[in-house]
Amino acid sequence: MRKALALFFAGVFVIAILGALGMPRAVSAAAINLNYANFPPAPTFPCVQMERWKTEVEKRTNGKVAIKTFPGGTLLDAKNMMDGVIAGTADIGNLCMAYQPGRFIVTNATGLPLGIPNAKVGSLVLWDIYEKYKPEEFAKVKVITMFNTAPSNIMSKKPVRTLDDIKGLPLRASGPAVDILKAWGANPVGMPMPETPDALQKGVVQGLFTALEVMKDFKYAELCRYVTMTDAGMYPFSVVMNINSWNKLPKDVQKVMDDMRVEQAEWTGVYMDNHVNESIDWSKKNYNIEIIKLSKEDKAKWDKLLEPIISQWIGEAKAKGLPAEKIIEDIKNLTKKYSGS
Ligand code: 3IO
Repeated sequence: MRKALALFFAGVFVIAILGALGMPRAVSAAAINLNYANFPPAPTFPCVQMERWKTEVEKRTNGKVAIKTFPGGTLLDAKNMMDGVIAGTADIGNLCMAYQPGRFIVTNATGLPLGIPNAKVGSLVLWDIYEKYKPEEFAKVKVITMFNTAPSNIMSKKPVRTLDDIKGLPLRASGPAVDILKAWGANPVGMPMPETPDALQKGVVQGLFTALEVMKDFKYAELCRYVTMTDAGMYPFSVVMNINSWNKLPKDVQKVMDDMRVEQAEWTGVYMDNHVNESIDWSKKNYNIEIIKLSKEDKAKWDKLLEPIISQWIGEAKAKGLPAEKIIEDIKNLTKKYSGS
């Protein structure tokens, strides 16, 4: 009887141990598990591209790799993304490089007001600039992809029709876009996207300056009933992987990811461009927003005010020993190449 009881408990013990050992594998049947951190809410474009990449990688590796995604800054937030990935807090992270202009000087040049027409072209140009110059700030990570937003426009609570209207107006932006707003006489307030809904709600800012798909995805159309079309500058993004996480991956998995770098950049650009159009239609239909177009003369005047921003960037980049003029020339030539003109 005693022996039977002992056997019974031994059995329970063995089952418990086996269960505990089996636990981590029960979470995912895949051999390789990766965490992917992102800073904005799940429905927004950086997270849409993240889910697309996850799905494709899992499919193309035949389930060998499982990726767990963390939208909304739940694993790493906007400003900690790069350092968090380097430290290994997440295996993969998606960051907006415009939030750290001094850290990503070369790639942020694609965010300057250089007339890149859309996100698809902007993303392909950005990728080529990265590939050509391989900036040293990426030495400690593996770059998974890069992409750009659509050109930036003004969304505001009150109409901005003239330079007088924008004078002193507190508008939210970040990175190179802050300089653009300053050049037009606005009172730019720098902050990452996730802090913007609160700032708009509280009246800390009277509008914002970025790609227009946020009118729908953050419901900014509800508060900002006016859009002034400026099409100036963009926000460059990158997706990076911890270098140890990358080095541990089998060659065939690395190949799947390498083969997706440009494809993902283009996919995201195309998604963004289409989504901007959907967002404008949605905002017109639901909030009757007004789209303000500058006259040709005014547009030329507004654009002219932005020229010193390029020279300023060239001065700063040169001081860092970078071939600044060549980078700007490359961006212009690549823009022509990918615009098909
Ligand atoms: C952006 C960032 C997070 C979610 C949606 C977004 N649409 C455009 C951006 C660009 C950006 O980083 C910004 O802060 O305007």
